Amino acid sequence: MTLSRSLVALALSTTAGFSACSSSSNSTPIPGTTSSNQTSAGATSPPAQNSCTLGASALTQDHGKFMTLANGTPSTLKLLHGHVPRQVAEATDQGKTNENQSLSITLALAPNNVADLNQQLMALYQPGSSSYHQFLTPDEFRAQYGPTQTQMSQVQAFLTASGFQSINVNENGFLVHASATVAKVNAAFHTELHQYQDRTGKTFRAPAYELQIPSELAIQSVHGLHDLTHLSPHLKQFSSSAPGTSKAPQQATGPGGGFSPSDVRSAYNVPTAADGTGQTLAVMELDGYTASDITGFEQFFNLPATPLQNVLVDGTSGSAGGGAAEVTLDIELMIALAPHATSILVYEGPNDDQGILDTYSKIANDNLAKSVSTSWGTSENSNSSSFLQSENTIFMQMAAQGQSIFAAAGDSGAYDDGSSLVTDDPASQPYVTGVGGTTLTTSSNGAYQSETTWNAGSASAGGGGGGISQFWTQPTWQNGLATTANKASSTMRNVPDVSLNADPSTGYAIFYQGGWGTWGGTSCAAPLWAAFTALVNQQRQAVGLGTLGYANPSLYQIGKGSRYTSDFHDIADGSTNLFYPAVTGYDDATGWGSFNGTNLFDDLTANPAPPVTSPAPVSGTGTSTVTTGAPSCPQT
Ligand SMILES: [Ca+2]
Repeated sequence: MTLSRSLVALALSTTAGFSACSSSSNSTPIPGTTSSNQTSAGATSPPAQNSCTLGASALTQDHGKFMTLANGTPSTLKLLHGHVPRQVAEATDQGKTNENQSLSITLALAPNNVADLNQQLMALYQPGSSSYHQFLTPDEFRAQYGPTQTQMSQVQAFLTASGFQSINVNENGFLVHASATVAKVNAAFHTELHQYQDRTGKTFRAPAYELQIPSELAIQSVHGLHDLTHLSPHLKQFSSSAPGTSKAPQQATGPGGGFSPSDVRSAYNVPTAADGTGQTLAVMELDGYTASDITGFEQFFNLPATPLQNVLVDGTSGSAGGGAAEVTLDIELMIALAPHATSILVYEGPNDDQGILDTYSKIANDNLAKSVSTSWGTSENSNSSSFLQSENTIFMQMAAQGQSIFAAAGDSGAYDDGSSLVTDDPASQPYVTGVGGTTLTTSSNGAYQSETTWNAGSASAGGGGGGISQFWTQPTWQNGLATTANKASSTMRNVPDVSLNADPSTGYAIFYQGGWGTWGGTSCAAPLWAAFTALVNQQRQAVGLGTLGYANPSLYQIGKGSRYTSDFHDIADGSTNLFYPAVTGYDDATGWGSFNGTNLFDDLTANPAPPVTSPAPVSGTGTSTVTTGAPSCPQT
């Protein structure tokens, strides 16, 4: 879990949509303040992303310097919570980071008018609303919710006055990059970067204190002060000697017994006429791949050469590294269902917090792909809450623009960090569709036979990710699903939303490094769901409908309705993802289950939409509602 580069990112915000002054679950007290709402590291209460404006009296006890704006007017400061990683509390402080070290930084901006944005997102996905599916362009999103010129000028003036250099703004103004020495970073944000050593001996850099900035600035959060962010791909190759493996790969028709593209179509009843024609898809990747692997996959299965377009973010080389298997299988499984797609865009960025935000932001600002998949994630509790919040802004933009994004829910069952009940980010984000994992059994003719929760016996051996978010409050479309039987939460977001075959023992035939292997993991399930959505969009276009967009409102509407058991395979056999059981209806082991392709396809492409048989769901919580009920901050 180390960051490969030294980067810092800020997120700018306005106060719109935020309740005043609340704390983060992983916050660290600021010297001179006595906040009563601090919670212990790893606490399960939802953190908030707000700042607290402090009176001048607090500043005299601060370890930072009194801030003077460029015009010479002294400014009060406000706290920015969510920047001291949880890991700091469990590590040994080795002292201050070398103050002469240079850091490249990025500032990320939160949306203005957040309450309006939440309302608009609800209307966009509310059947019957006058703005139903009237999606925004990136320019419209920026105009309505992006930072104003005044906000930008204030932030740039602050950075310049603080000694930052190489200041530049990304295309929609939400991310600002800059660089400075550690000494200048410490002074600008009234913190101190320290070196720490964790229990395993690994060292990392992190701020010792939460940040403070002039209260006038619309800065939401700062990223890259720590170097802990490093996402893992959620894939597993079949091995007969792997723990929890009790059988050879299923004898599907692919090389080595893995599922071939036609096997997937047969088992999941995917409509044969839908092939992705006219659709642009995207995968979010933190590594490169070797093009000849993709070609080998296509040629073996007599598939067309689907056009691939690499989009290299932040100077990434695009060469295949240690995570190339992930990139390869993501692309191949998209091709498996959507071989006639116009293009698959392969966005490749650096594996650190700035690189991740920049890559997602690029996908949103390009707005070319309406079906997006990500197989990279890490447990919610290993991220700073400020990072989760900044990701959320981008996923809200995607939803507003009608982009669907599916994320692998993790391969460690209910224990995403290996030991505690925690979910995976970004699968647990409220504007992302989290995809869990199953074990699929087919009959001798390749038809669907049965499905159970993927559970190889331990978190390390593998299991479908799922559980209860510690960070995000429950989106309205999940209301009413918690029961004693499914152990789901009635107040927080439950994950996954859906699932698909992910067990390496019943895995997919993947061509990688010039050879065939059988691969599983929720990494396989997410791109297949995204590709299925591309097929849906192909048909929606044909009948004069817009893209499906953010999928959860539609999926939950069907899940709660009379067509559920025909559109989905409900996994309800009492199997678990090491903790949460698969029971009738929605559950935290498998979500609504896997798609019964043709049936779900027909309902997602019906014009007019099938009648709603239960109260229509609306879109999920955003930045404004996550702070509901948060305690207020002490004023001095
Ligand atoms: Ca179920």
